Amino acid sequence: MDRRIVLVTGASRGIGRAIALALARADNHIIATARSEKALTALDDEIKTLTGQTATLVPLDLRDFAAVDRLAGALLERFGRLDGLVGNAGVLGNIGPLETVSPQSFAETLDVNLTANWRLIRAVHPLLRMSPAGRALFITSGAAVRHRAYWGPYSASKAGLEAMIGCYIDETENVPIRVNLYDPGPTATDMRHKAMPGEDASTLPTPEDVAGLVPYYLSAECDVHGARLSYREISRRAAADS
Ligand code: NJP
Repeated sequence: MDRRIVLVTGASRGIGRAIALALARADNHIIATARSEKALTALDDEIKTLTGQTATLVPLDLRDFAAVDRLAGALLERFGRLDGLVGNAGVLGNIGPLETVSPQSFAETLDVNLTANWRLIRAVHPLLRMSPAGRALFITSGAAVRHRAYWGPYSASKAGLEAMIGCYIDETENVPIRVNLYDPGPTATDMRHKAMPGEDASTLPTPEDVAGLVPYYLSAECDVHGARLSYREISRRAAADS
């Protein structure tokens, strides 16, 4: 496979789906994962229409950590390397006072937003090392650094993600893998609607808006490493420069 091979988690809808489409348009081969097989098939159809290429679809629950290991084994067998990883899948979990959060929701939020990204790194780091220019981008949130009432599990999961990826950035300093965090900011998706049901979604950036920057950070040409990229900041700077 001459094209770069990029794994996108949470590719069934929202930001992950838009990232998968943007990466496919930029001539990457997409490995798309999420639980919804139907939505992944629809994504594959759209990629075929846009590019004439097919994607590799891997329906899986990221809480099934053994399945993440099996995915890495299958990628090794089929492609022999991985050029890019986009750790995008996430859940909001319960929004409300900490004493009302259910133990199940707290565990799921930490599992999907934090632990699954560690399991992905653990499973695919050797494959990223087999690429001449491995790239990894993890989707974070302002909630990682702004700790507001009622966002406890989600904030803790994203703060943990940023801490863990900070360590991974340090660990990959001297190898050809480049690793960054990306904060899309409020974006019109199902997750945002669940968090802010009264908000007018037409006032927010779309998933396509925030996905537009991603192909560059997954490309071999990009040597940015250790950045916490923010869509809002980048857009603000672009507007000021124009
Ligand atoms: O979320 P949503 P967004 N196993 O709910 C997948 C961050 N962010 O696009 O399994 C596997 O539309 C789910 O697939 P499915 C946010 O924290 C957002 O808004 O089929 N996959 C779906 O594809 C997150 O990290 C905003 O249900 C699982 C995807 O995850 C990322 O952006 C602001 C899974 C979620 O799609 C994408 O969020 C911000 C599991 N167990 C950061 N559970 C914002 N939208 O405003 C979920 O700063 N998925």
